[in-house]
Amino acid sequence: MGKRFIDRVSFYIQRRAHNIQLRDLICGVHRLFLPNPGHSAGINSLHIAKQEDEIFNELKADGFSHLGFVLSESQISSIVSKLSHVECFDTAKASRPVVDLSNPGNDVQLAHYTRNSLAEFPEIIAIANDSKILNVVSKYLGVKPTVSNINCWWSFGSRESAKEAQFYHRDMDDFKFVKLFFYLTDVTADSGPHIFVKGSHKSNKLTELRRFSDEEVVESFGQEKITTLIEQKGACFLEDTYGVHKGQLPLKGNRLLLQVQYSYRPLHVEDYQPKKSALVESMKLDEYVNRLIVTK
Ligand SMILES: O=C(O)CCC(=O)C(=O)O
Repeated sequence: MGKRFIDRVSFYIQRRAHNIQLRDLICGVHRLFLPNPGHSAGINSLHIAKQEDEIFNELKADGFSHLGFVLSESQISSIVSKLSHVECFDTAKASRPVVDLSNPGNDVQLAHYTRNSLAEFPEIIAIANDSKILNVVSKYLGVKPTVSNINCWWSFGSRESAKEAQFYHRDMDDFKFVKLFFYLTDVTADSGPHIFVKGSHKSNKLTELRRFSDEEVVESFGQEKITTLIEQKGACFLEDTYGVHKGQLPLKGNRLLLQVQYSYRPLHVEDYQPKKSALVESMKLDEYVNRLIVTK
């Protein structure tokens, strides 16, 4: 039986395994077969004041840890200015047209940069491999993580209605995974804050694979569990997005967000074409962690 076949079967099983205790049990089985967490040292690309244990404990208890403002002005402006030379695409349309950011058109809700173009940014590879992050994520997953996606996208304001991830949902990408989010623009209450329901990552409420209404979420978890991330650019948070979350539809203004995903295995829905990169050697990257994104 091929590895891809096993990955595919496992992907569809996890999309149907909605009981948190069952998912945890299957995670335990994965830990027997996947590489041990290990320890990362020496890549300090993010300015994270919190200690690893504090971040881990928050992630475990709440499904969420706010890491503060971890990117300097110069890191942000270097990434944003390089992005201005890279094409981004309307992935909601089958033909995936290039989006003209100066005039995206009202029918464009989001515009995504490709993973392979983002993999060419040494800053982004360094961020994804920050040692503190890798150590916390390894402990949380209980295995050596796989960087299974790097994503960066614009969410445009003044659109008619919310679409896709702008409604509350759970991600079901693997049995266990986390996402690291960075705001690259200031995010106000009106410009599409990310919203997470604390504790929902370990709850058996609203576990179906569907979108949830705001009312259902408040009724199931209580308003006090809903955290709305209104923050300036440079803010960063680590989240178990099996927990209920959404990106609020921006009313006005556009939001630029960078995201790194860490999981057990490759995400079955993604087509990986890792880029040959001198960064693997020059930054002494862990080849297993990065294998889907960059290789020697
Ligand atoms: O745009 C957002 O803040 C939400 C993103 C999201 O739902 C996801 O990455 O799973």
